[in-house]
Parts: sequence; C-alpha cells; structure tokens
Amino acid sequence: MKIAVVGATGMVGEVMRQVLVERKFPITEFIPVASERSVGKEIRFNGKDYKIVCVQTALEMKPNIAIFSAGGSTSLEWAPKFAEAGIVVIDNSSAWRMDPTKKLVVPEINAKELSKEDKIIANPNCSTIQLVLALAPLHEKYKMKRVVVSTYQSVSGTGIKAVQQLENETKGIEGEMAYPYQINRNALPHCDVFEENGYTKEEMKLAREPQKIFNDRTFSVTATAVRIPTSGGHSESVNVEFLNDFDLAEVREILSNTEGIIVQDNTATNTYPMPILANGKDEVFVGRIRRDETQPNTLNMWIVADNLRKGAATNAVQIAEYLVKNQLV
Ligand code: A2P
Ligand code: 11C
Repeated sequence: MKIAVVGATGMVGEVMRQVLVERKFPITEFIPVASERSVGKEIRFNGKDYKIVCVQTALEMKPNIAIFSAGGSTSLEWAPKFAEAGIVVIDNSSAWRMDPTKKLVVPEINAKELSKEDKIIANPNCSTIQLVLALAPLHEKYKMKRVVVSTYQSVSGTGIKAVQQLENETKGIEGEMAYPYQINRNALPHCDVFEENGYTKEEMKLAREPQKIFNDRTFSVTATAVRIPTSGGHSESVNVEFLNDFDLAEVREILSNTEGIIVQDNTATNTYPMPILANGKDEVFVGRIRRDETQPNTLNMWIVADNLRKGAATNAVQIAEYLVKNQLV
C-alpha cells in the first residue's frame, strides 16, 4: 500500500508514524505531507528519512490511502479532491464526522458498514472513541437509556502549543498561551469552542457521535468536558442508565472479554486506570466500576485512554487495516 500521512509532523502525525510501524502496516511507499513551511525537510519513518511534500504533490503521487490529521480546514479543502482521484481518505478531523454521507468508524463497533464506495471515512473524536468502546458491549447486553459523562482531558488533545504552555508554566517560563487561562494547577471547563447552546463543541461531539457510531437514537448522551494539566491521556467519569438491570460481576466480565479493553478495578489494591498508565498504550482502560445507588439500572465507571493512540492514530490505522484485510482499497 502506498500511504500518505497528511499532517505527518504534527502530534497525531508523529504517533501515526509510530503506530504504522509497530503494527507492521503493509507499506510499499510512505508519503509524509505537511504545510508549505515544512516542504523539503526530512522526517523519519521506519528508520529511514523521507522528504516532506505538500498536499498537492501527495495528491499527484496517488497513494492508495491518505490519513489526514492536519486540521478541519485542510480536510474540508483536500479530502474531496483525494476522494475524487480514487484515494481513500481516513480523516481524523471533525470536518466530516456528522456528514450523513460519511461513515464514522470505530472498527471494533461498526467497521462492517464500510464498503468500496466509502472514499472519505471519518475517525471519531478522541473522547468519543474511548467512551463508545466501553459502552458498546454493555449497550448490546443491557440497552442504554442515558449517559452522563464528565471528561478530564489531556493538553495533548489541543496540540503542541498547549503541551508547551503546560511545560512553560511548570518551569515558570513565560510563553505563548494555547488556553485563555493558565492550565498548570488548574482545570478549565472549556475544551474546543463554545456553541450557541452553551455547550462546547467537544461536549457536543460526545453527545452526537455515539448515536451515529451505534446507528441508534434510542439513547442520549450529555457531557461536560474539562481540560486538566495532564499530557498522557483523557479520563472520563461515566454514569450510564440502562433499560435493563445488570450484575456488576457480569459487567466486569463483559468488559474484560471485550477486544481492546483492559479492566483495572480493584479497590483493595488501589487499582484503577490513570493517564500515566494508559500513556503509550493502544487499549482503553476501565475501572471504578460500581452501581449508582441513587437510581435503578445505573452504573458508574472511569474510562482512560491515550488520546493520541486509540483516540486518534491507532483507530485510524485500524480502519486502514480493515480496508486492506477486506480488499476495500
Ligand atoms: P506543519 O508542521 O508544516 O505546520 P498539530 O495538530 O500537532 O498542530 O499538527 C498539525 C499538522 O498539520 C502538522 O503536521 C502541520 O504541518 C500540518 N498542516 C497544517 N496546515 C497544513 C496544510 N495546509 N497542508 C498540509 N499540512 C498542514
Ligand atoms: C481535545 N478532542 O482533546 C480534542 C482534540 O475534534 O478532532 C481533537 C479535536 C477533534 O481537545
């Protein structure tokens, strides 16, 4: 496969390069793409140096698959041109996620919907991916009615500028601000921009994307998204009301037997998921599994994942793997 990574120099792009190598994705030609600023510079992939090209050149090189992680406006402008040329685009931005003509895919849940006709495939938002992966087997068994999620999101989700802001603040250095306020020793109830309804765009992604991924509108999700001074992964406090009652031991067993999920749940040994444990891993970690004692059929749990891996790069590469394996590309 001839593969282009658009945004290869970015935070997700860097992890994308690592994940492609780690998972031994069958690459015959690698095309790193970035902005005009980076064209001609060299970038390392699988032990070799490659020259960075611009998007137009990448399009002319006709890769089989182009994985985009260069922001929404680059995707909006270029993904249709790639698709038109017969190149499959896996897009990590929010540009196409809610477009009814595009699939929004978490491979473990809905890759089966993919066909040869899908030329632009959307990768869900990082905080959505880890949420739905844990909810999927429970929804199948007990049927969700309502989900209340509060997130504790890593600065790496905002990008390099935010990682730098946190680093500067911890060292007492003045520098550029990615957030309107200090993030060190702080918590900002503000991820992505505010919408007219008073929610942030990040909160609305959490509310809307799960229904599309499950192709099911019988449940609803409400969210509060908070940025905290961590860099290794996103954490989520999740309260789920089901239509049917559950058994806690069975919930743990179902999650333990789900591909891509690791249960870390033992209060006696202080075992629970944390960003420092999830960082660098592809799995989604679930713990603090307990019954909400204030109302029937309701579960509380804590979900953590590396937002740059399963939340972005790993999920995109898994989509590409599915396409190759099923000869859809
Ligand atoms: P560059 O390094 O040349 O700016 P992040 O999400 O970490 O901010 O990274 C964004 C990525 O998207 C970078 O690789 C960046 O390249 C790339 N990028 C930004 N604008 C464009 C563009 N117009 N065309 C191609 N790549 C772009
Ligand atoms: C964050 N979820 O952590 C975001 C980052 O819609 O793809 C990814 C933004 C997006 O703020």
